[in-house]
Amino acid sequence: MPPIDASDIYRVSELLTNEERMVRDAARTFVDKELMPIVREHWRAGTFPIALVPRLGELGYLGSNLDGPGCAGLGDVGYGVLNQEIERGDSGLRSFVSVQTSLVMYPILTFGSEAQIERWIPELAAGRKIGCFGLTEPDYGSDPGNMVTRARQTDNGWVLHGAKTWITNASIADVAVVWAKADEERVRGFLVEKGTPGFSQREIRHKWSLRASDTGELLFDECEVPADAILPQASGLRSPLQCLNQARYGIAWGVTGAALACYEEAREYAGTRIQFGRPIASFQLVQQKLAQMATEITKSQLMNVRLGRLKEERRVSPVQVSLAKRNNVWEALKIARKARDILGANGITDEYCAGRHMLNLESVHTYEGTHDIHTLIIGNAITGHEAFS
Ligand code: TGC
Ligand code: FAD
Repeated sequence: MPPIDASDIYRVSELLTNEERMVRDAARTFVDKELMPIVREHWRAGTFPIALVPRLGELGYLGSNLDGPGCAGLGDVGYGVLNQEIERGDSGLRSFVSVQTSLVMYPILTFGSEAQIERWIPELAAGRKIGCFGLTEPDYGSDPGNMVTRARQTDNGWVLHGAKTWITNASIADVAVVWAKADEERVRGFLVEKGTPGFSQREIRHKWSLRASDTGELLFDECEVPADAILPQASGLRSPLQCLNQARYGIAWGVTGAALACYEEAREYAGTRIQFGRPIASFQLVQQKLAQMATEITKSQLMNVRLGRLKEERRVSPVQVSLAKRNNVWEALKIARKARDILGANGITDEYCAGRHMLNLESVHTYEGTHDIHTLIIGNAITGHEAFS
């Protein structure tokens, strides 16, 4: 019998193409060499490793599965393994890649004009410009359809008024994709540039989750933007939700990387930590925890590849994405907590990665549709009864 790979028990790697395996290995090397040596310092300081952004661009990691100028042209599974390897390092850097790719470049490419595409996509792909996506508001998170940010049309363009909060990249963004209600209460999308009068960007400090990621607020005080700031093809809540499908897909893969990092750390630790004269890995209760982690990781790995192939064939539906986001984040969070437990007291220090991943995953559980919202999306799809309100 061939020996098993404890991190890939079902040989899911064999379901990847050579190119996808190369992407995975290159991203793993990048994370090990360029993110891991600095991630703890950024986590402690509560700062985003912004110096890595041009490097992400150089490596072709921004907008990599999109079809646009300067985009690498990876398939969706290639993009998935990339997210997995980046989040193996930290959910913060994966959040950056998700937002730039799925929530900024994707809407510009899907709903933007030729001029908007030409102006922004090459710069965003190269990591010379940073974007953010403003949908959530202080009083409307799970229920963005009731947003109160307004866009009023004038002779010269539009005037935006309102506030967005909990926005990844808010304080460092050169351009914000902003969703606001315009005529007849219809949701429209706008590109708002840093420095526009009436537009301010503020960081939210003192988070205990995603500390190595920039999160903040976007404030619009009678902010005038030109007529060509509107994304011409975006209309209705359907448009921002279409972007969320892309980002949720990347999250399903990413969190599997965070789970792998925690599991591998706990497995190695259990093999060397001696109690009662034996490695703790030799105790049945510890093995039960590790076996459960390995089982859930295997299920997530298989789900991701199947979901990715469906997406590549353009046969993926939002509910399939919700199912993977909901399951994989939930299981990754449980795995991080179990890993922290196996590490004993050492697990509460940042010398080990489990505690950092565990705290990061609390945000991932909430953003991009909370666990409960995805439960209701699946519930609606399988029963035909909508239970949101
Ligand atoms: P509802 O009436 O169901 O839908 C309105 C219109 O949208 C269509 N639709 C979708 N279209 C594409 N993809 C989807 N996933 C879609 N879901 C719905 C729907 O068919 C309808 O179209 P039309 O043409 O008939 O108008 O809308 P609702 O108001 O009842 O809300 C539904 C609900 C709760 C599922 C939705 O609003 C939701 O998903 N809420 C969660 C909000 C959320 O996920 N926010 C995320 C903000 S961004 C973020 O968190 C980034 S984190 C970034 C990082 O990685 O750092
Ligand atoms: P609420 O909607 O108030 O939910 C609170 C609780 O009530 C949750 O448990 C929820 O599941 C539950 N609940 C709500 N409605 C129902 C219901 N109908 N039935 C049952 N339970 C319900 N947003 C952006 O637009 N762009 C970003 O880049 C972005 N980045 C983020 C980064 C971080 C670190 C975080 C934490 C959030 C980010 N968000 C972003 C916001 C995120 O999408 C919202 O936090 C999320 O959608 C939930 O909204 P809320 O926090 O207002 O919670």
